[in-house]
Amino acid sequence: MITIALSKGRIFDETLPLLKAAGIAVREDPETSRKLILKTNRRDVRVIIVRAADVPTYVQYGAADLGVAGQDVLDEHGGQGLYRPLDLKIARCRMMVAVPNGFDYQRAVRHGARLRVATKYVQTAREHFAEKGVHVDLIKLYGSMELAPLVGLADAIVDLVSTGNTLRANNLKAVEEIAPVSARLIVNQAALKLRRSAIQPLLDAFARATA
Ligand code: PRT
Ligand code: MG
Repeated sequence: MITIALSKGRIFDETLPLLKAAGIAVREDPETSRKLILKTNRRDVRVIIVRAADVPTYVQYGAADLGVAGQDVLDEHGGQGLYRPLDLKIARCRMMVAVPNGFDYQRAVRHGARLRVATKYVQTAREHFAEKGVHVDLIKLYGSMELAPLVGLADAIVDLVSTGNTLRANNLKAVEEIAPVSARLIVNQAALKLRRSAIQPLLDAFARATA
């Protein structure tokens, strides 16, 4: 059995066409079914539905052979035990620093101000500001980062931006790009070694579908 870990929402939706190109059709819709293990048209392939941030963990421990996870999630996880053969170029967005419209970020940085930064992406943010030599106090949040500067919890946030609508709706502006983000295929290293004949054809099909 080959187990593929996906998260509901954009990762699942944007991986479906790639699975299809590999000859795999998922039999149930995770948005309507409450099942966490989904059958496919292939008896030797199943899909499990986990939280986006948990995908690398399932693959790292071999509970799933393959998975699809955003670069943001992989950077926070660290990537131990994972082989990352392929950028799938799906679920694209940008990791950005954002501040309230009235806040002069460049000036604060020039003046060596100590900034309070709220984010779910603590590792990414720590590395980014250390590289820039900006002093920050990081505040770990689990979601809705956009709220933090509006209620005085933080001066700035580090978050993913795709259309920019969420920032605009909350009177925030992006002031710095940290990195472009897309989702990668990840593979359990041991599974690839021990069951290459079963797994490699899938990797090849994904590679053809994203080329
Ligand atoms: O939502 P949940 O708490 O279950 O988990 P999650 O947010 O980790 O998962 P999900 O499914 O929302 O995101 C999965 C992956 O999609 C992420 O790990 C990213 O790699 C990728 N991705 C692509 C995004 C976005 N685009 C995105 N726009 N993930 C989140 N967002 C959020 C962003 O955090 C912000 O709140 O959407 C909002 C901004 O969107 P715009 O369009 O208004 O700019
Ligand atoms: Mg989300």
